[in-house]
Amino acid sequence: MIDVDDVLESAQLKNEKVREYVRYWAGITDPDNIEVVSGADDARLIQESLDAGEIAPAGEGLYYSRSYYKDTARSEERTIVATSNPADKGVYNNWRPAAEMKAKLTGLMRGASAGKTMYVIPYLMAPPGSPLEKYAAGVQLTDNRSVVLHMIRMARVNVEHINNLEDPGSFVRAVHVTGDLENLGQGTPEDKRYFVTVADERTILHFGSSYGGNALLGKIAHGLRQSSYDGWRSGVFLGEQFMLLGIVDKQTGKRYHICGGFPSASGKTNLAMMLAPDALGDRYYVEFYGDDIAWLWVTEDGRLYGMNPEFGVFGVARDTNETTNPTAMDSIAPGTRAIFTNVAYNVKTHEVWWEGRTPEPPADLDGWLDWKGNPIADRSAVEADDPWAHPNSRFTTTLSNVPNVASDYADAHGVPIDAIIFGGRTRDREPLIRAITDVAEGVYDGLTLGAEATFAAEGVDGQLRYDPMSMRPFMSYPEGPYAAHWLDVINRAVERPIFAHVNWFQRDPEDGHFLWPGYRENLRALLWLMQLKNGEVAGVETPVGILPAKDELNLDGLQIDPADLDTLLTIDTARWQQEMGFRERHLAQFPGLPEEIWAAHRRVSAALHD
Ligand code: GTP
Ligand code: SPV
Ligand code: MN
Repeated sequence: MIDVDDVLESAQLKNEKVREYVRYWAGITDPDNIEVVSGADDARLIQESLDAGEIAPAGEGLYYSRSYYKDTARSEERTIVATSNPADKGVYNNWRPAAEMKAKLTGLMRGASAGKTMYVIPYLMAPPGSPLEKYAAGVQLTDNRSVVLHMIRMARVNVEHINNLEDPGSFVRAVHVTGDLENLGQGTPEDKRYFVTVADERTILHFGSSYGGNALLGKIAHGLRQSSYDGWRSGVFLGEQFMLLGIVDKQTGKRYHICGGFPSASGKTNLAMMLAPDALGDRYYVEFYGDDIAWLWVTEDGRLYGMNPEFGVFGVARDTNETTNPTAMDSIAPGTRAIFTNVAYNVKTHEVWWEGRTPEPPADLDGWLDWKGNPIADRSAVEADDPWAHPNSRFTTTLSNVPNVASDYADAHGVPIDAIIFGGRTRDREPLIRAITDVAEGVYDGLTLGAEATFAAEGVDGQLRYDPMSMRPFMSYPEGPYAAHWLDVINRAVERPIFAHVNWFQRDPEDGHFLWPGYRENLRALLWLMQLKNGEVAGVETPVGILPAKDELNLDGLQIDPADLDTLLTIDTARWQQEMGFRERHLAQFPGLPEEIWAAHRRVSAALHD
């Protein structure tokens, strides 16, 4: 028998409510050992994981990890939001009764950590001192050391974050049990995995994975699902799957902050980390704040503020290279202590590789294993073209490793938000950028974000679907109240942000090439948006927003086919009229949608038919 109190006492864990929680769950999961961790334990835990063969060296101060081959992405089907109030059921939150889910998960977790160590991870999803700090404290329990290594990179981990809570019981209880990954029936009718957020009890119970959003509970279970629920219930803030960046105009000294939602694997990390194109680099500088989550609130002086609650980046590896994202490459350079997951690995040279890292895979196959751990050299003819890395393979690194991280990224006050943008992978219809000045129309635009789904979730890749505000997989309460809460928070701001819809993914219908070069060049669209907000350009009014006039977009140093540019800056009215019918059906699913949203929909529809 472990003396839980002894362990917690010697780890300086003083909060009696936390102790009670650890004792309770240790009694259920029945681990052999308990260990309280903090960020300072990283070097020791890395060494233990290397010694145990759970991770492998990938260069100086770099590490490689592989998850079970049926456990490589979020499972949307197995993810549930539970509460005790049936009125919390929405279209996307997969609502179930709290009592039923707690009983189910307790059953699955009972005795399931036997023979293992239970790590106690006290964390904070906010910079210390943040006005939203009271929603940010949590304690994850996990029986998986790799999960600990990832959590240390993705969240601020230290007992001091939970020892002196104003309300000692106000931490999120986040219990993770890995389960027997080889016998969980992933993706079959007998699937045993359950990823449950009991939102009205601020309790997260995840069973049956050691991967990403299924297992790093501070990140999206707390940082998005729980936080958006808390933000709504308190009326205080929004918790969204948003990137957050700053643009510095060195000529005028002005600074802008833009946040925005793009569905999973649709460009948030790339956008937030971008460097200005070379031709614009003398004047503009882009600062990185966050790539996946932003919490937004309005201060007493009436400004919308935003902050990134995370401490690190869990970024898509595919197509990350010196050209597409040089800052990401720097953030995973030797010495950064980055961890690569499910990429290809060379057991002899300790190199890693993924599709798009270089145009061609390494020519010498000696030592190379694919993401499942199978030697590439032994592949049969049918397997020859299989990807080396899993499409959702990722790198994990801390924010401070990103070379263009903003100097004030950890500032407790957050930053004032000038613009909110939405975008996704849309192969037609959506122009490069359309600006929206009306708040209800901006919120309406977010709610009708339609895009191709990606490999970041199991089994949905390529499907066209609506993904409101890019929150579909993370929605915790019904869509009607969600829209109302959005309007309420944004309208509280005296100085309103401008909205915009962007699309870097429009394609040529004939040969499929991307019409817009994307990546660093995306800054050009954002600069136009800031000029529009400042009244320096007028743009062209269309039924779906204001588009840049062709001569307003700064194209210095950019080669682009004039015909492609024409398509990027025009509206296909017939295609949009058809879209309005789809939107009508999409919105009709949501009871209680505010009248302002329907009014915005009718205004856009009417304008398209004029
Ligand atoms: P999550 O972490 O899953 O929430 O995703 P994310 O939105 O941060 O996605 P990320 O920025 O990692 O982008 C994923 C994929 O989109 C990568 O394969 C990128 O190479 C590709 N991508 C990003 N920006 C662009 C762009 O401007 N143009 C094109 N064509 N592809 C892009
Ligand atoms: C996403 O899927 O949107 C991610 C990665 O950002 S995960 O943390 O796995 O959710
Ligand atoms: Mn994400």
